[in-house]
Amino acid sequence: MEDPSVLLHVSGEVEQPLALTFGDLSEIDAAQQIGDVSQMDSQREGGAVTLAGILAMAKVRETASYITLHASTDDFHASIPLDAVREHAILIYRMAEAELPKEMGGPVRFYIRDFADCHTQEIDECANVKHVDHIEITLEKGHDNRPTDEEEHADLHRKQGE
Ligand SMILES: Nc1nc2c(c(=O)[nH]1)N[C@H]1C(S)=C(S)[C@@H](COP(=O)(O)O)O[C@H]1N2
Ligand SMILES: [Mo]
Repeated sequence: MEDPSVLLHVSGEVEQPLALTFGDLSEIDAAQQIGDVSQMDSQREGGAVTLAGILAMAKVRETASYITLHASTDDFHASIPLDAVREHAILIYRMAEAELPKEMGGPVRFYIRDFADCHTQEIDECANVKHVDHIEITLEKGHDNRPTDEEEHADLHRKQGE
């Protein structure tokens, strides 16, 4: 049986697939930790680790070109060009000493600050996937079910509000 304390899997075009618990995320090198996300974006709270730090641990292959963020809890997936986010994206995973609450997108939330408006470009606000449990690195674009028009987008937000 899979260890229930594992929050995040990293697989695909990597030399070292990962299965990370809250403890593992907390123990990542201090240079890759962002203690207070609100310092970089006043809309957001919590503590994070850089995507670059995770990719270095997983020894991502040079051939990798897409990153797919899977949230199995609510079946939401986004697949975006890796180069566009590898240096800027973070994974928010904590509130003080505890896991990031579900209401805030926890236990792990992918976050990019400089996103485009929803469904306008590959890197849009919708790509800020909440409840990410699997990061898959691939050669080509992977599964992506973000809304493609305003109506689908409105439906999704309505569902999330329920
Ligand atoms: N797992 C999951 N992540 C998701 C979504 C979702 O429905 N499920 N919606 C996306 C959309 S469309 C937007 S605009 C942002 C909204 O983030 P917020 O609720 O923190 O403002 O989350 C994105 N991440
Ligand atoms: Mo969105």
